[in-house]
Amino acid sequence: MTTNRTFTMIKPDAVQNGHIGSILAKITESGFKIIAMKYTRLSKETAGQFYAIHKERPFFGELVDYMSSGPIVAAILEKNDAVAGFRKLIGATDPTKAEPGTIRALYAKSIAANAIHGSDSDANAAIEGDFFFSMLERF
Ligand code: IDP
Ligand code: MG
Repeated sequence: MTTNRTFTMIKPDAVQNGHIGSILAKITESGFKIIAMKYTRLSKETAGQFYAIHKERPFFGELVDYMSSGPIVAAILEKNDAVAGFRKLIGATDPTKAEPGTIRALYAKSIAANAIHGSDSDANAAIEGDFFFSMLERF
């Protein structure tokens, strides 16, 4: 089922470096509607749960440490073809390979500290949105 929704996090490096406003402006100017949003922080435990799919990868420990290193902004976004459209807006995982003008090309520091998360499928968008938001927090 296509829901036209995706899930994002503005990651600790982008929050720390003062990019929340610019990134949210880019997201809304690109036609995404904000369905839910919160400023929060992951613990090592909750970061590990969120990224459990990557637990066998060599960078898992680094990823958990980084994602729990400071506050994040989590949000559910809505637009036609949201998952694919948002992945295009954020650019490649490695910012040196991200298209010019994408959020990662503009704001990411490294392949680990890459400024922003975007769900990779409708199924994961639903799982990830549910991880952060209850029914009462969505509009
Ligand atoms: P994605 O965020 O573009 O979907 P994934 O492969 O799903 O990329 O990886 C999840 C996150 O793990 C990345 O966004 C990045 O923060 C981190 N990551 C990915 N590859 C590496 C790596 O080679 N070294 C360190 N961290 C990485
Ligand atoms: Mg991914």
